[in-house]
Amino acid sequence: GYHALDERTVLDFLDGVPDLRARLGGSPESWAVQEVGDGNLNMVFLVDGPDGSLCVKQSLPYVRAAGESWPLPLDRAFYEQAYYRAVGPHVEGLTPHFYYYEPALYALVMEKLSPHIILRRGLIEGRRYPDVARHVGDYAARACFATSDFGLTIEEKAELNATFARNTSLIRITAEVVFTDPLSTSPRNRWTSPELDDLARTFRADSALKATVADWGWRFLTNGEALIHGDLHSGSVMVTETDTRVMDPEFSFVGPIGFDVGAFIANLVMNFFAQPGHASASDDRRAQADWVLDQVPVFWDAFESRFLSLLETGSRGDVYTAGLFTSPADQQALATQRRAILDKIFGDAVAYAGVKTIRRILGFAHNADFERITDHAKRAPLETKSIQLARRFLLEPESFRTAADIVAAARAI
Ligand code: SR1
Ligand code: MG
Repeated sequence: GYHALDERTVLDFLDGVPDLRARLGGSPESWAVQEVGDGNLNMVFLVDGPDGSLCVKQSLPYVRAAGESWPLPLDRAFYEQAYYRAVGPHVEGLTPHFYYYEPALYALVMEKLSPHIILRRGLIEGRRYPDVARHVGDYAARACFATSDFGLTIEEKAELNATFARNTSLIRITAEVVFTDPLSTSPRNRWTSPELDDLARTFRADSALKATVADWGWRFLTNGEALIHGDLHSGSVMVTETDTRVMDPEFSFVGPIGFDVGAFIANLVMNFFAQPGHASASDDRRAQADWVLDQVPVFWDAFESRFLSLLETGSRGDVYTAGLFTSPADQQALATQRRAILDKIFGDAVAYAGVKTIRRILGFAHNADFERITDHAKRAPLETKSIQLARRFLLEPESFRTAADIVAAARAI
């Protein structure tokens, strides 16, 4: 039966699985354990033995960041491991190694990543990761392509859809805390800069903005293009200077590809705006901010080039089938259509980036990029710049046709 693990019982669990015990080596008395979960939902244990290390992630029956007053079904761990199984073979080296799933405990056991840190933390500390944007762009393209109608047959896609459509508790969380709460008077909303009171009121009274966000919420639920990660922010990526791993796919379901792409763009742009708040006497952060923003086109270009090349060489599904396109004119029309597919994903990503930014500033779950700026008088103007650009992403889509347009607009604010 299910019980929430603690630093003692997690060792009993690992000791009871021969393969995991062998990975750690020795016996439980020689294992060191630490609970390190700092996300909104789960418990995370890191365990070190004489021969190796493991990471155990377990669902709690409630939202950890809110406590037992916000109950949440345990099954998110099932969808997380199902995503790793579905996507892992297509993104070799870009996720943690997945070792074991214990259904009774809703617990996954994975590789402990070391010396990796969370990308968001690294960016806040002023560090640079030369390959991360390219790696995550490549990851999103490979993962989404392989699980889309381009990469799967009708039957395979239906199977995927049948499994992940049941991830309803986390799909509901996104529908509520991302698309609904932030522009309403939900008691779950909070903002930590009192200077934002007027802005929150103005946003709640902005009919065009609310209708647009609601429409993107509808598209989020109905545009089943691929198995998406569902929460691809900079806290879902662990890095070293040279290595990148995408983790935490518990929000995965068959949805719009632009939701993943937009999430990563939004988090780069928010970190760009937050950089001056992390400046010190010896480190004004202007160069770091520029570097972070420049990762937006690096990320998009990597996504686009990989997705286009997979469209050209990796299609095995039941859409745009090769037999349809035989003449040079057909090939020309096909190339135009492929361009339109990428433009559609980019347009979606810009809008979802807008939605994901607004929720991080006015909604329940905030991000450390802004929250670590302790002086709210310093923080509020940076949050305001970020959320004003987010509003433009949603209401002026014609101004954002390329990643360079995003960079230029962010710099101009
Ligand atoms: C109630 S959970 C809020 C957020 O935490 C996760 O990181 C997701 O972003 C979710 O929306
Ligand atoms: Mg997460």
